[in-house]
Amino acid sequence: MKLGSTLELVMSSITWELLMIVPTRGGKRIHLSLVANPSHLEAVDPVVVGKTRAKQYYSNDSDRTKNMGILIHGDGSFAGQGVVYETLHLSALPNYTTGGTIHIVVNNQVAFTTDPRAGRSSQYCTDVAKALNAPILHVNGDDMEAVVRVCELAAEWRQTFHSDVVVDLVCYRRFGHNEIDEPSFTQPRMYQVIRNHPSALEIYKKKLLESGQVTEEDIHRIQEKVLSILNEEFLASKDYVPKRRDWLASHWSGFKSPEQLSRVRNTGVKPEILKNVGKAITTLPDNFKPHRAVKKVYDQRAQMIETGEGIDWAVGEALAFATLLVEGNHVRLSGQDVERGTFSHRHSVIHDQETGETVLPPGSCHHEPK
Ligand SMILES: Cc1ncc(C[n+]2csc(CCOP(=O)(O)OP(=O)(O)O)c2C)c(N)n1
Repeated sequence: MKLGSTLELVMSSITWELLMIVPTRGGKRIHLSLVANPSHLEAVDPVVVGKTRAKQYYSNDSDRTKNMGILIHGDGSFAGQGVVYETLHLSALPNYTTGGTIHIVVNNQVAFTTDPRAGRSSQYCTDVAKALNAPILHVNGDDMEAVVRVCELAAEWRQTFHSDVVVDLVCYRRFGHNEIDEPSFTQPRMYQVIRNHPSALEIYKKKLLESGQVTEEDIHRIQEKVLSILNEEFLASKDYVPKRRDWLASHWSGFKSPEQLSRVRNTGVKPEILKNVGKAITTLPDNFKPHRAVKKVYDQRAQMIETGEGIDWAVGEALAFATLLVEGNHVRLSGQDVERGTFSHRHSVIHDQETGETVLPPGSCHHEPK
């Protein structure tokens, strides 16, 4: 795999925000951060994608190969929650792309108690991703090696083509949706089959033993090792006191450079700075031909800055953003209509009425095309 040694993975998780350094088999180290997910299904998706984009920005990962998002979905929610479709549609937009997200759908073939036929109109739970022409890799969760192969393929796809890829891990859930659930209330026949079905571990053990590559002793040793790690962690959990670092504190460390942090101080700037900055944000380039109404808005703004009187919301906002920029901060305003403003009040990006060229005063600001 062509994954960089400092690959940063941002993943959705059902429980908490956690940061860890994970060694890979190839001797590299991956910085893995899990983003807390509320019980509101899939709500974390755009958070993971946004965090990935921010990490890419702050780590100068311009080709988006060092930071990547992985989203883990349920089959019912992947097909049923609108935010999934919205997140997929952000994936290739220039101002939102993260160079591809790997989506892993843990497809246990039931959504809590709802059968697929009652939960979606498409054949596969992953069909929503067809709108992107993303590759969708369906794999049998009982076939360990196929799962590994497919996940490697997904990672290579993402690193090569920088676009989303979906793994549909077709499996089942041995027990209920939660501790108090009894799945045979609603899926009696499915659970009869599941009760008689060997576990993925049993299936793989059998396959390895038959191939002659490992012995019973080897398997026993590996199993004991894994069990002892789990037991140790379980015992340690009894008197575990959560650290602030495990939640919000940690993921901000290193997020901003010491130089940026040293500039954090009480807000508010001197009137001279507001005047200077105000001049820059109300001056249009020579020979630029704005719409007549916009020209008027800009003339009025220039007057507000000059006299210090009648400053409106839009100018106040522009001054706030501009002074943040002057202090070396990154300001990102995102969403449809943000350039002009929903009520035509902002006009931060102006279109030349003859050439169609756009400018974001002051012209030096970075403005990504639509
Ligand atoms: C936004 C939202 N809508 C509805 C629910 C209620 N709900 C909880 S679990 C669930 C089914 C999830 O099914 P699936 O994604 O297949 O995950 P599974 O539980 O099978 O792993 C639903 C609809 C919710 N938690 N959040």
